[in-house]
Amino acid sequence: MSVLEKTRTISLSETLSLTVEEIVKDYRTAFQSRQASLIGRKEVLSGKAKFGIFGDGKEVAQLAMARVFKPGDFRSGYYRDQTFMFAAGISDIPKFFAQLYAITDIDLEPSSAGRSMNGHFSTRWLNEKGEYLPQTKMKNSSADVSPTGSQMPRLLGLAYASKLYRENPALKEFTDFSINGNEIAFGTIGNASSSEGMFFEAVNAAGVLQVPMLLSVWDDGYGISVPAKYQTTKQSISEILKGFQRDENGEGYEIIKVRGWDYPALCNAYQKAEKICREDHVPVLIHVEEMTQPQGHSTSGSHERYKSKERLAWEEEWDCLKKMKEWMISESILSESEIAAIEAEDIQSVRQLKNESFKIYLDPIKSEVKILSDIIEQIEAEHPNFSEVIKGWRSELQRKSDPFRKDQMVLIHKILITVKGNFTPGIIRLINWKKEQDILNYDRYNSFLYSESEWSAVKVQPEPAVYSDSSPLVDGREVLQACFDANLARDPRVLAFGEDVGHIGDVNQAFAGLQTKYGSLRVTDTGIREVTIVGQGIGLAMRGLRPIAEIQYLDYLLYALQILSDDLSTVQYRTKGGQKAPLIIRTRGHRLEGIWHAGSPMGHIIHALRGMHVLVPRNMTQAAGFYNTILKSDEPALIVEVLNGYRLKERIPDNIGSFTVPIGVPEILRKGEDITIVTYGPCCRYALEAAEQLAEFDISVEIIDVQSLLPFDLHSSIVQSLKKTNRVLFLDEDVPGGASSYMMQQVLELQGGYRWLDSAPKTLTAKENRPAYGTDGDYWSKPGVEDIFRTVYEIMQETEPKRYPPLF
Ligand SMILES: Cc1ncc(C[n+]2csc(CCOP(=O)(O)OP(=O)(O)O)c2C)c(N)n1
Repeated sequence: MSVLEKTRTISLSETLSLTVEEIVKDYRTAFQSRQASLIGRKEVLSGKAKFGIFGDGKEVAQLAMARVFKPGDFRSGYYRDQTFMFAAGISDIPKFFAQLYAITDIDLEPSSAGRSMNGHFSTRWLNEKGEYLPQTKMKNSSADVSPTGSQMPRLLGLAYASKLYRENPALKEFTDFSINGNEIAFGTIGNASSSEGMFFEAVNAAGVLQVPMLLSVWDDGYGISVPAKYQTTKQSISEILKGFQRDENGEGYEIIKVRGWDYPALCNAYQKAEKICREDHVPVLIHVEEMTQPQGHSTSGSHERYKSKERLAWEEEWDCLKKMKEWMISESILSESEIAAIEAEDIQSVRQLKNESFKIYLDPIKSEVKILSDIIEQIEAEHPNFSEVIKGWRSELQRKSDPFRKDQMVLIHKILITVKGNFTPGIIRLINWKKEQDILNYDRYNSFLYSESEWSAVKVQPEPAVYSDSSPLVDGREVLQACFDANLARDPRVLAFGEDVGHIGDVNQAFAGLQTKYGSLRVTDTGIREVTIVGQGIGLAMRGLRPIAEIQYLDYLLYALQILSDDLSTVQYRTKGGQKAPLIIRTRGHRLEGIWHAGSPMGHIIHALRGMHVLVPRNMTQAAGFYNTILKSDEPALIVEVLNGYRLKERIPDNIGSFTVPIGVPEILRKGEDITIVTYGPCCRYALEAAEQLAEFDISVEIIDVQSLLPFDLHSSIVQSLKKTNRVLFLDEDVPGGASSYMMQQVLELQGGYRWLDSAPKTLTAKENRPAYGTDGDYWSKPGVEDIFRTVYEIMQETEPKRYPPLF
């Protein structure tokens, strides 16, 4: 193509012209992407990769989206977006194959370092120290997750951040994160996934908030095998969302419909959408219809099983690459033969990149096999009785064309159990080599569940609460209010939002007066929408802000538990430290009264939220200290306040805005000699009362407040108590076998507490049923002072029946 020809412009509309060079580049990106999909599927079917899900049939719309995606913008999308990633220049074919083969090097596979299956995209916005890189200079993609629709809550937050950066003057200086809120958050979702509740919740919230969210629905008429008629009313998401269309008051969405094979129309649609979204902060929905899926949903099946012949023929006819090619020919951009020549070149280059990627994946493993084989040969010489059999296993490993690291470990295990502890020099070499590999593999597959930066929450400098004669005695809620006030004053990036948080300052008034003082962008009411309250926080935290997202009651956290579990608590892990979201979830729970106002489902919360910190302060002072600690860290946490503690009197520490309560450090609330009660939250008070009664029977109870369930007793302090008392009771308000059993496992198994016990360890918990309403309902649902007394007394009685005669 001559220089003149390259710069020739093609008019796509009155406001949009592209050069021939730009259009051809787009086509080649899409074509190469298609090739990658075709080859990718073959790699899976031939066993070289495990699973494949690709973006074929969705290419052309993604070219148009990439055209308007600027540095500073964010994507929150799903597994179909490979062409967008390539066209935007934030991924490429080698990275695509690196993820397909699960290469664990972050430079080669920056999305997840081999942790996520293919099609799960992200960019890295932290440096090696865990510090933010300037997001406004990069094109950013938040890390994808697999549950369909789960990109939506986070998308809302990413878009809302632009609104805050634009409207809050105090944030103007944070130019690494935003330039006047000009950044768009781009969302993508499949048509079928728009059936998910969180899709509608996020769409509504973005309309209410009027945020720059540009949401594309890739509509290929199916969700795996299930057609649109089972997914969407009227089979059209843009049709049913018509009520969201902007009206003369300017509120609502701009809704655009466009066909997925029509390149000029797509480019125009995205150009229009970008302008409205970026300049006016109006959310835009682009419904991209008539997309196809040439290879079917994924490598787990073939679409011939569920698509009719007619549909398959239609998909072939309306394939977006075919149509773009036809359009290029009709516009005399390239001739058919020129296109064919380019395609032949691209097929070659993609194939070559694939081969190189596989080699890069395999070479290090093959080198390890060589080293291991050398060690094993030494072992064969040292163990003549087993040399034949070991040699056989070694040759088998060496013969494998595509060995896994797992194969090496399986073989090492077989050798070790064969030689049965005969530690010859070769065996010692083998064990040492395995130890080295264990360290490397830990780093590959287990690191970064929590922050590994210097701002890790466990590294926050302790600062004890300081009191003086003038420290006021107030209602507990006022301690929190003073803490939030100090933090809002200290850092303009701190903000709080949730149901009833703004105008009335939350249902228990810990934010009372703070909206008046700091404005409604800092202390904000939201709709009743727990999933997107959390998502809003995730997106804000990703973009450098310090949100405190409130879930009104612990019982309603369950609505958001999925997004906390799948998204927030995996951010660091699924990017191997490439992204973070230091979001605080504030809630209140445990003991009140009633089936949905007294729950304490800590067991299922802590098991779902590995990757976050879960803190259970017994009073508001401890809670305030935890808020301060987490705000000094770069990690997410859930802080569960005690629901019936807001009116209990506490003193405000003089250093209310800075003192910290260290996480993972239990506190001894009462010293004792005979039995240890391990508990947390409101149960602390009941345990203390029971201990008073037990003291009258000469039973000396030590009470430990765990305070922090994740992490749990980092310094193994509880076992020290067991060494002294030799008896233990784990107490909480969760169901039997819930968090009490977790505490038991931590203390007896991990801390080796079982060695010190003279009596069977016990748990005392709430009943299995949800807590019933009213004083009596509570009494027969949750453990109280009498239950604690009786349980402790019985434990003591078992070993010394004479000293402790029957009472009950
Ligand atoms: C919550 C959840 N449910 C089910 C699945 C399994 N699943 C993966 S993709 C998919 C279909 C999605 O269809 P659509 O949103 O139209 O996107 P497409 O794959 O067609 O682009 C389903 C059901 C999942 N990943 N997550």
